[in-house]
Amino acid sequence: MELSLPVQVLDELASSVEQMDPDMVMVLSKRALDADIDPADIVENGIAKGLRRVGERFEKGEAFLTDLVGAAAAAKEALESVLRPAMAKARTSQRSLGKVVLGTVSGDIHDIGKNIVAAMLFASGFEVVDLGTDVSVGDFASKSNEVGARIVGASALLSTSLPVQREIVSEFVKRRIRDRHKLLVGGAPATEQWAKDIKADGYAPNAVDAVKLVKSLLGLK
Ligand code: B1M
Repeated sequence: MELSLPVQVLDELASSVEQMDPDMVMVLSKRALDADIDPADIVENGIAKGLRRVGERFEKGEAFLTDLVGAAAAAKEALESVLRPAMAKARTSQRSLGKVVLGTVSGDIHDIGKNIVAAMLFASGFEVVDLGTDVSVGDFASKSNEVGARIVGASALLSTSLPVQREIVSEFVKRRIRDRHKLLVGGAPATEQWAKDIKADGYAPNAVDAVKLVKSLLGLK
C-alpha cells in the first residue's frame, strides 16, 4: 500500500533525524510545511519521533552518545530556523495572554522539548521567559516571582533530574509564593500521577497539551 503524502514526509523526516542528516531534515521540514502539515504535527510525528528512536537504540546499546549528539544537532537546526519561525508566524494575537516562565531543571541539559513547548506557547499568544537549561531551584523561584509569571513550567528528561521538580514545588512553598504561581511539569519521565504526588498544578505529555493546560489553569478558552 502506498503511504499518503503527509505520513510519508513525516516518516522520512523521522528517519533523517535518526540518520543525523541536517540537510535532509531541513529539506523535509520545509516540504512538510509546504504540504500544509501543521508545524506541531511535523515536530511531534517527524522530528521528535526520530529523536526518540535514537534514544531507544541508545538504551539498548545499539547507538552511542555521538548519535544522540548528532541527531539532536540535526533536529535543532530545522527546529530553530524553519519550524519555530513557522509557529511564531501563526501567532494569533499580539496581545499577551499571560507570562510563562520555563526552564529545564538543574543537572539536566535537554532542551529540545522545552523549546518546542516555548514555541507553541508563544504561537498561542503567551509571553515566554525561557530560563534555559540546568536551572537551579532557587532561580525558578526568584525569576518567576521577579517577572510576575502566573505559570511556571519545569522540564526534566532524566530520571535523576525528575526529583528536582518536587524540590521546586517545595521551594515555592518555603518562600511563601506558592499561591501566586501555577506550577506545571513535563518531560519524558514525568507523569500525571507524579504531578499529583508532588502537588504540582498539572502535567502535560506534549507541547499541544501544555498549551491547553496553561489556558485551562488561567481560565482561558
Ligand atoms: Co539524553 N537521554 N542524555 N541527550 N536524550 C535521554 C533523555 C534518554 C531517555 C535516552 C535513553 O537512554 N533512552 C536517557 C535518560 C534515561 C533516564 O534517565 N531514564 C538520556 C541520557 C542517559 C543522557 C546522558 C546521561 C547520556 C550520557 O552522557 N551518558 C546525557 C545527560 C546530559 C544531562 O542532561 N546532564 C544526555 C545527553 C543528551 C544530548 C546532549 C546528547 C542530547 C540533548 C540535546 C538537547 O536537548 N539540546 C540528548 C538527547 C537528544 C536525548 C534523546 C535521544 C532525545 C530527547 C529529545 O529531544 N526528545 C532522549 C531519548 C528520549 O527522549 N526518549 C535522551 C524529543 C523531544 C521533542 O521530546 O524532550 O520528551 P521531549 O519533550 C516533549 C515532551 O516530553 C513534552 O513536550 C515535548 C514536545 O512534545 N515536554 C513538556 C517536555 N518538557 C515539557 C515541559 C512541560 C510540558 C511538556 O511543561 C513545563
